[in-house]
Amino acid sequence: MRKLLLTALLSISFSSSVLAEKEFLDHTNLMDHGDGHLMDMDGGMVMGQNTDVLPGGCDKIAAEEEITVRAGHKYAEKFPGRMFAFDKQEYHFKPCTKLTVNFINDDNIRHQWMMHGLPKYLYPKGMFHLEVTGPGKISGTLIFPPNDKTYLVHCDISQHMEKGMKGQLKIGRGSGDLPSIPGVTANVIQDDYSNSIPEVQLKSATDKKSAKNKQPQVNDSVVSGVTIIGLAAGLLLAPLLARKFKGMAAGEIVSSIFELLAQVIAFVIKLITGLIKMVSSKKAIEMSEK
Ligand SMILES: [Cu+2]
Repeated sequence: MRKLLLTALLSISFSSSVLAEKEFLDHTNLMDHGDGHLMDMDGGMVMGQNTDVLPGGCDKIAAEEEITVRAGHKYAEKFPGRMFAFDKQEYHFKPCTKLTVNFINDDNIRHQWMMHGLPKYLYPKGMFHLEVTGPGKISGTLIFPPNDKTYLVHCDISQHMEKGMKGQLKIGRGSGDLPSIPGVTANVIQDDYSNSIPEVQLKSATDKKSAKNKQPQVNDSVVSGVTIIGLAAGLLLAPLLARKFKGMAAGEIVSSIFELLAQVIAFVIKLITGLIKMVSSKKAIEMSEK
């Protein structure tokens, strides 16, 4: 009994440690690789860090600001069809602002907050970049140039931007709006959640279903109708024909049957040509009216 309890306890503690979420990591102990590139061995990275060099055209640091940006799946819940997002999609700062970004990743995966288009003489590859793998926090600082410009901020992990993790950062008056910023600007490719498509699909599906159900019924009714008419005709004609063929030789009967058939066929052809003429003349009138 004691053994059983022990194994149960052991298995519970093992499974809970396996299922437990990754611990939140504060990435503060980073190694400086030079050129504003800092890293640790736990998936934390800063690129384009600049705490003291003034960009050309800035006489002084105009303002010192600090923001917290959160990244995660849960922030995309308010954007239909999106999977990932930042908690905010738009940022405004004065030119020559020194900005410190505290980047928090709320997911158990890798996320980034990446800016492009900064002056390359100051920021390698024109980039400022924060990255955290798994839940955690990292901080980085940069100084903005003096021009009015709109910068794209995004997560560059494959498909994360396309799935919603992007925003725009405006310096001064900015330089316009970027497309497909969730909740800010219209999507380049608009998702269609209107009822029209599902309704059409539904309708065609039900049409196919009902057609499947109807076809045999229609065929059945046609067959039974033809059968009934044939039977009735046969019943009516049989005594007449019997009277007509009474006392005739076999050859005479056959020839008279052929004669009758020829008459019937001639009548049917006349009827059909008449009908065709009627229909085609009606069509011609309709066409000319149009
Ligand atoms: Cu991401």
